[in-house]
Formats: sequence, C-alpha cells, structure tokens
Amino acid sequence: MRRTFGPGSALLFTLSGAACGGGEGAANQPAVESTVTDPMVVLVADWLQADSAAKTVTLDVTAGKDASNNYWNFNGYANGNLTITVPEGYEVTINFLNNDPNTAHSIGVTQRPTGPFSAMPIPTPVFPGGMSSNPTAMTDATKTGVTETITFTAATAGDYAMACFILGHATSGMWINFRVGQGSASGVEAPMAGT
Ligand SMILES: [Cu+2]
Repeated sequence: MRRTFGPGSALLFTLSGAACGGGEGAANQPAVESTVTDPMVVLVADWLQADSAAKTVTLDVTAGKDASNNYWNFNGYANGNLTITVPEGYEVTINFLNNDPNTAHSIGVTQRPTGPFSAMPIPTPVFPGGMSSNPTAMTDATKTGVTETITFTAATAGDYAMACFILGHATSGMWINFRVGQGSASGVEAPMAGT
C-alpha cells in the first residue's frame, strides 16, 4: 500500500503544482476597473446589435430622439447619462439619424474631458472614421431628417465620449459615454434613477 501510495502522492504533487502555476498566472492578469462609480443599470437597447463572431457592433443613434435637453440628445440621453460599451477591436457602425426639428447635429468619438466640454471640442475623432461629416458646421452637419452612417474600429480600450461638435452643443450636454473595454461584452448602461 505504501509503495503505491508514494508514487501516487508524487503525481498528485505534480498536478497540484501545475494547477498552482496556472492560478498564479490568472492572478497576474490585470483587473479591469471601471471609472464609473455611480450605480448603473443595464438597459435592454434594441438599437445596439452585436455580432461576436464577426466582431461588429451596430448602433442606431438618433439625435433629438425626444425633446429632452432641447433635442440636444443622443437616443434621449445627454450629459453623460448613458454609457455604451463595445469590446476592444470591434468594428463599430453608427447609423446616425437627426430627428431634431430645429438644427443640424453631428456625432463623433472624442476624448472625454475631466471637466465640462469646451464650447468647441476639437473635431478630430479618436478612431479614424469615427465622426460624421462637417461636424462643426451649424448648417452642413447632419441635417434634420438625414441619416449618416460612419464606421470605425474601436482599436484601443478606454473611456471616451460621443459628442456633438457644433458650437455649444457638447458643453450644453450633448454627449454620452463611450467605453471600449478589453474583453468586455457589448452593452448599454445608464445611472440608476435618482443618481
Ligand atoms: Cu448638436
């Protein structure tokens, strides 16, 4: 019994040693931390469609979806009260419709400032292709009733914003959060009511 137990014990030791090594490797993986600390609610959004096989995300985003924030909103959200998350490396297509009866709007992925947006955010997209045409032009940006489609690759993880680049719009709240996550799922979150 002891002779058979001995080799069995050695084998067990080898296996547990290997398992321990794997555990250490897992522990060394960087933790993915969120910079959004407010309680968030995951929304069911039929305007986001993800294809994990093709690594694509399609977003239907409407400026002036409703009258909130003087129509200066994306799908009814403004002032960072929505966070769209896509996985790093995915190709993102935005079908951008302007439903605001009063004015043109634009959309683009930009760095999220630590404070409020300036009156004129720099109209250079974080990711090539990630901005609608004539983004700062009050008359020639995406006009009422027009849909413009943009496509870009969310190449680098980080916390960004989607904003309108017409003078005064982003600083008046026409922006939402856009997160590119490492290995994260696609989704939409909003702060819990009352926060
Ligand atoms: Cu706008």
